[in-house]
Amino acid sequence: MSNLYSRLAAGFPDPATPFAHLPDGSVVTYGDVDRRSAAFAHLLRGACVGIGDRVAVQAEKSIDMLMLYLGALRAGAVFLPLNTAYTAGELDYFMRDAEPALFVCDPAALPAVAPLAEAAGVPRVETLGADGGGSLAALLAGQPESFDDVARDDKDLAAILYTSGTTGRSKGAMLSHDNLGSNAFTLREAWAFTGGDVLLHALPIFHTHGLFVATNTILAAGASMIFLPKFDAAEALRQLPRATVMMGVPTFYIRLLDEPGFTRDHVAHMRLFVSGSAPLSADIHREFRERTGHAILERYGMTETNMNISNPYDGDRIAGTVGLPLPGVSIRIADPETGAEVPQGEVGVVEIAGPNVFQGYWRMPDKTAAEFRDGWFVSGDLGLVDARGYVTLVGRAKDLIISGGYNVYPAEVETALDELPQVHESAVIAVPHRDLGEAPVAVIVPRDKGYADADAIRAGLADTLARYKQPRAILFVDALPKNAMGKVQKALLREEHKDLLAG
Ligand code: MLC
Repeated sequence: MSNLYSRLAAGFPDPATPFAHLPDGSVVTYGDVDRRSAAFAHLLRGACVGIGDRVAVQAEKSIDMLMLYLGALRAGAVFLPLNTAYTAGELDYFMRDAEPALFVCDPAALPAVAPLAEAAGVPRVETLGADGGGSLAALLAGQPESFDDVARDDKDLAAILYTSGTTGRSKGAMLSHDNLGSNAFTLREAWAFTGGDVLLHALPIFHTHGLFVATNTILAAGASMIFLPKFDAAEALRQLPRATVMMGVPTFYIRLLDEPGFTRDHVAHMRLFVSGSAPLSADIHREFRERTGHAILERYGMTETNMNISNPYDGDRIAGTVGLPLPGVSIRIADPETGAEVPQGEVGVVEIAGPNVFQGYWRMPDKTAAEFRDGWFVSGDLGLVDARGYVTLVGRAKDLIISGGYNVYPAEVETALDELPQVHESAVIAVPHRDLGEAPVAVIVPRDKGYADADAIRAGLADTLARYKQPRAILFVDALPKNAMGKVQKALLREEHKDLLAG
């Protein structure tokens, strides 16, 4: 239908309306958003970024990174944000796979990134600093402050977000202008956002949650946000009195509850707390309600689908459930093997269809085909629907760990471990962790019996795996428990080590 930016901008409020309150006390208005994103769109065009070209960005969270995102939308380019934790080894893969026309990194990372980009054939590298510095700032000077947005169709790509995979190779989820646009307007309605809202934004902006759920919804509502560089519980506590809504991963809520100064009075004025990206335990939901009087609204989404299911804004927010399908989103619960829909109340794999569902994995038609069944996207999460239509997620059909809202695929960590000369074989398991929900732990059979140097193993992973994917604990064993087929029995390992990270 149209470019996502044009769609959002059609409803922008008066240009003097605040969009973002920055940590230094300055305010970015909607007028600033329009002018700055226009300048970025011109800059991209001048930097030979064509329609459909990828603009990859690994930079610290900043308001200009958001303006670059909007500028890329306006110029018809495809925005490709990367986790700041990714190592050189990971970046090398993304550069070769995505073939960006432009790579934007933090000024401090340039000496490491430039040679990687050159080797991968990336034609241009620029820098963007969290403080507004970097080469892009200089290039912005003098750029025109209005831009005719490039017309885009619903299915044209707006962004690619990489997700790790069960086979170890990350896959680029292709999201179209309408995937993002439809979801933003759906969430605005479902969560009753208005121009008067102020969102506490403490999430990273290289993922669906902070970039699309938070930012696009605010833009769709003409609302504003308090834009914080990262989540810090004490700072969040200071800022909450100015906010009406907060979005976070469960770790944010766990850490707020750990703050003695966090009381009912503090948040009595708040309209809404939203949680997602990882399961919110029913205990935390209850504890939060007791402490604050607020029932956290838990919702369920994925990089590939944006938001699918949400507890109601008006109505019962039931602890331990993710709620009801969002308007326009269809959910069915299917037998993981046959794909047949299971009777209501029975557990099956959650399958999703709707305008929110992505366009497939970048240059991986086989992997894309494998994750769809009769037009439904097979989420890999196991769930059931109760008599009232509420969905409860009960487990995962795929081997995945969610640590503090980041997905960690054991297969990827095991591959990295098995490549180390000291390792004969390995199994990576999820172990409960109070702060992060769960965290990866490695169980290793060393090549040499009796070898037990965990630090050397850690050092061996330093350049290949982002820190959050690295095991929180490394255990050495003589053999891994296996079934008759030779498959590692991870359930046994999980049970044996379930208290390892307690406390
Ligand atoms: C940081 N570290 C983590 C981690 N985050 N380790 C495991 N899991 C994580 N999530 C490590 C760092 O590498 C560092 O290690 C140490 O912890 C401290 O780093 P930090 O930067 O100070 O961490 P902190 O600020 O405490 O960050 C934790 C966090 C953050 C939970 C606040 O991870 C976060 O903001 N998570 C949100 C993730 C998110 O937005 N997910 C959305 C995905 S979209 P060391 O050893 O060097 O000290 C999606 C779809 C959907 O899933 O439905 O939303």
